[in-house]
Formats: sequence, C-alpha cells, structure tokens
Amino acid sequence: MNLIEATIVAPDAHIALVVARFNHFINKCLLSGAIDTLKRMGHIQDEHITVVWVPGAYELPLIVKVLAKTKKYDAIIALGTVIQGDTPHFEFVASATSSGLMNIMTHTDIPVSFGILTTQNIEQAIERAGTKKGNKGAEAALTALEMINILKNITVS
Ligand code: INI
Repeated sequence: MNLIEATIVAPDAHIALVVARFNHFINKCLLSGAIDTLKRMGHIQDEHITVVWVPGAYELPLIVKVLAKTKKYDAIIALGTVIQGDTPHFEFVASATSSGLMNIMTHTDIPVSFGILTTQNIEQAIERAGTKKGNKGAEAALTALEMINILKNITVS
C-alpha cells in the first residue's frame, strides 16, 4: 500500500491571507486565529506571511486568483463572514464566494482554504471566531498547512 498523508509543520512555506473588511470585528479574530496557528503549529516565519484586506467576501475570489497566479504562495487562506439578513443578498454573496474560491483552487493547483463563516446571525459568527465553537480562521490555517504537505508528498512520491 502506498499511503500519502501529511503533517502540518511547513517552515519554508509562504502563505497569503485575504481578509474581508465587511464584518471586520469578527474577521480580525479569524485572522489572528489563523496567524497564531500558522506560526505555532506550522512554524511559518513572520516574513513568509502576507495579509491582504479586501472590501467584502464577494471581492475575495478576484484577489485570491491574482495572488495564486503570482505563484509566490504555497497556500492562500480566504477569511470573511457572511451573515444572513432579511433579503436573499446573503445567498448570492455566500455562493459566489464559495464557488469562486473552489474554481481558483482547482484551476491553479494552489490550496485555497475556505475560512468564511456563513451564519444566520452575529451570535453564531462570534461563537465561531474564537469563542464557544472554536475559530474558523485557525481551522482554515490548519487545512492550508496540511494541504501544502499533501501536495509536497505527492510530488516527491
Ligand atoms: N460582505 C460580506 O463579507 N459579508 C456580508 O455579510 C455581506 N452582506 O451580507 O451584505 C457582504 N456584502 C458585501 C459584498 O461582499 C461586496 O463587498 C459588495 O456587494 C460590493 O461588491
């Protein structure tokens, strides 16, 4: 059996994080959770981390695509929070963002982590940004680290 699985330490990796400013008070917690995980668990060096702020979740795919095409990053982490309102706006923003990001990942072969909260209300978002239900930014960072090493292990095996 040829088994490929990966650890999460990636000290040489370069990572970009793209963060939406919309719902900034939640997203800054996702960002600090992600950076903490990259450094403490992934051993990523500070100078290998790039952070880009964009207006809202809807703008994430374009900037993630441009960053991916530079080939300077081993993984990109997209962070944002889309909260349901009284109109269908939420559905359009959430689904365009998620399918846009998936498309970029599969077309560029660069891991794109989906660190985007899609919640019914602000309380659910707070719970997932470093309180009761963990930190989605930290989870997205862990996924990015594992994906970097899976790809590395496939290319060397
Ligand atoms: N952007 C978000 O990141 N989260 C939201 O909850 C949100 N809602 O609900 O409106 C949101 N809208 C802005 C959107 O991402 C774009 O920035 C805007 O439509 C301009 O393109």
